[in-house]
Amino acid sequence: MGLEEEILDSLEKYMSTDVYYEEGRVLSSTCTNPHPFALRVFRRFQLANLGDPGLFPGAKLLEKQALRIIGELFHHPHLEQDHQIGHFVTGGTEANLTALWTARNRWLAASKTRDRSKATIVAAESAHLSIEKTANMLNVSLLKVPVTEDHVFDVDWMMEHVDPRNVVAIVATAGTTLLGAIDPIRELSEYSADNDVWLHVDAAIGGFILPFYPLLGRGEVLFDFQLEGVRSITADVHKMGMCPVPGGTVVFRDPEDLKHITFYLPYLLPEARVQSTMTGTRTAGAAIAFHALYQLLGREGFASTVKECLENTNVLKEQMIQKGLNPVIEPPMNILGFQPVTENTKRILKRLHDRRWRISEVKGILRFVLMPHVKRHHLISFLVDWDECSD
Ligand code: 0PR
Repeated sequence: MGLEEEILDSLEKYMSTDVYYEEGRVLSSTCTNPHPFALRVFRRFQLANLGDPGLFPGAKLLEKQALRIIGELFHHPHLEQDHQIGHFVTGGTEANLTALWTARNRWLAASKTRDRSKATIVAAESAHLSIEKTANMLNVSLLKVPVTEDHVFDVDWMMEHVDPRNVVAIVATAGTTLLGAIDPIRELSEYSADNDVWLHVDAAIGGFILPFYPLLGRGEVLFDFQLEGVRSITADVHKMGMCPVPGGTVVFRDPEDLKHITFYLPYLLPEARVQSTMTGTRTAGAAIAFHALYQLLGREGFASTVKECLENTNVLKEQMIQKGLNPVIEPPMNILGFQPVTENTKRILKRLHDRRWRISEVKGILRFVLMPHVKRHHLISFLVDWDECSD
């Protein structure tokens, strides 16, 4: 065996402890196996660097077009202009950071007399951890708003406790990490528009689910730029966008807002001298993969994947109810939370883990995420295993 083979072999040994999506046993992750065509395109173009459009103008143009596809899905109001409406970034964390960094700088620029020590980001307790990290990095306070009994942002509580003058941004989530709950974005939008407050929507999960609901005969869920207070949206292509990691996006209602995070690098080729992203060097792989995948599948293709995930969610929900577990909320998308998690449930989970099933249990809630890699036959073997692992 040559040295390269030997090294590869030793790496395989480490990697064999990992559980891959295609086994169908990962029920805990909002990521999934990328679509084979997206993977093929990603591999072909992953070396193109979006951080240097002087060298890679083709990749930059494809990124811009891919963002415009997303803009269409999210009813962006100014697509007739030839703007770059946002960025492809590494994932939801960087997308949220980019949006809130922009909002913070705009807030600071809006009035020199503002008391910087009072700058606050407002988000529900159910918001993703990346919001807390962002507030920490931006050195602004984070006001955590309680959730209602439906597990969504309590708007009334916020109105009683917040002075809008100090609010850098409000964060609403369209598909919370734990339950897939959708915050009352319409009400938050009204408040934001009335008070000139930035509303950011974290649709890292829901961004490639909710736009397809009307095609599936489900009622439209308003979460995007149709709501006038919404200024920025995060949506991850490495989640339901079915592209390889790393792939997140952030899009802005008014791309002019990006001036608040624009920096200049005098030493690069002229096209690359302006940057409004946190990272410089970064792969164009996911942007081009998403561009290609959307051409291949279209709205209908994405919708049919969403449909399959939602049907599987429903099947699992009904079966788990029969096993004595109760859904915490009626699932608005492909995430299911159950209670109660008894000692008995914990024993079952441990045994299922030994059979390579990956399921998360958070804050007393048993959580399942039904991503495209989970097929109906996987669910059937899961239910058989559950019964076998029960006393
Ligand atoms: N916003 C929301 C609503 C999210 O759920 C997540 C990630 C993010 C932002 C951050 O996205 P990135 O992880 O892309 O930066 N939610 C997943 C979670 O915390 C992340 C994840 C994905 C964890 C796959 C594990 C895993 O196997 O569950």
